[in-house]
Amino acid sequence: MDIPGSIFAAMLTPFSEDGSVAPEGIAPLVDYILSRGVHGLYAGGSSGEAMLQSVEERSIVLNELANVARDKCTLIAHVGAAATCDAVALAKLAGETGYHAVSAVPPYYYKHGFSQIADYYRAIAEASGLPLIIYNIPALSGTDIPTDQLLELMEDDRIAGVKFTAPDLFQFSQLRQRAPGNKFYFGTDEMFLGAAAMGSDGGIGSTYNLIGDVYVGIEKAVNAGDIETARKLQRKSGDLVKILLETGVLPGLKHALNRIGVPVGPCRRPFSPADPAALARLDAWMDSNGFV
Ligand code: MN9
Repeated sequence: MDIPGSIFAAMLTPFSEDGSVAPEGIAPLVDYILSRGVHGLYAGGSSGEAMLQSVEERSIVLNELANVARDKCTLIAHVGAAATCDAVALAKLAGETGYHAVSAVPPYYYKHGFSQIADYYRAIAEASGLPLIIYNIPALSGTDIPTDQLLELMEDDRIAGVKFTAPDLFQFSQLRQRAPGNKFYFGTDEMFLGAAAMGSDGGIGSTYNLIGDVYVGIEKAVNAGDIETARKLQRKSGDLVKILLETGVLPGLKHALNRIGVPVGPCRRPFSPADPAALARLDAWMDSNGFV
């Protein structure tokens, strides 16, 4: 039940210009991400625009990624869905295709109580046979699972940890302290240093698609006690995120990757093309940060 590595890109999903999923774009994207030293891929989550895809499309993406990358790095499949049966179908697929772990946001749209959420997570763990990482991202999922409930969920041995995408470092450190046997990955890229300093098991984020080396470097610097280097790298991440918040994080990242010859296409509607003035600022940042 091991999940090797600690720094995982929340992988984007390549689309064609007509808006269809482009599985042929997965291999080049994986090669680029891994070339920057990242340890693995977290596929089919928010950064992968999974909530804009059918279960069939999500299955195509997970299958293709398994085929290209299973023997190269750690693979985590995000399988969360509004309906437990959809999450279970994807979890089963992940279990059968060589993923190391699954992850899921709480069931979304309807406001379910804790016992329903717990039932959903148990069903996913059961179906995949893999360690399950709860994806806590209250700003997007609409459900903020409180600390005590997260800890209760992790009493189940199959529930391995949490991908924590929120700014609350106090909650993050409480989880860390109170569940020493579980894994806690931080998902707010612009604050990764804070979490690493407080003792995270790693990070999983969208900007890791472009600058994964920055987060590998932050973790390394923190472990070596080199705070100056860690700060310098975190500032680089912060500068990029500042601009991405103006372009839209996913449209901006896709623009950047397309620009360096990693074809990922556009985001799916209702995402819209980014503001040209913001994209020009992103281009300028890239030019002054060693991207050709
Ligand atoms: O969990 C991502 N969160 C969201 C991952 O998509 C809301 C992060 O990687 C952010 O995109 C990143 C930029 O704000 O921190």
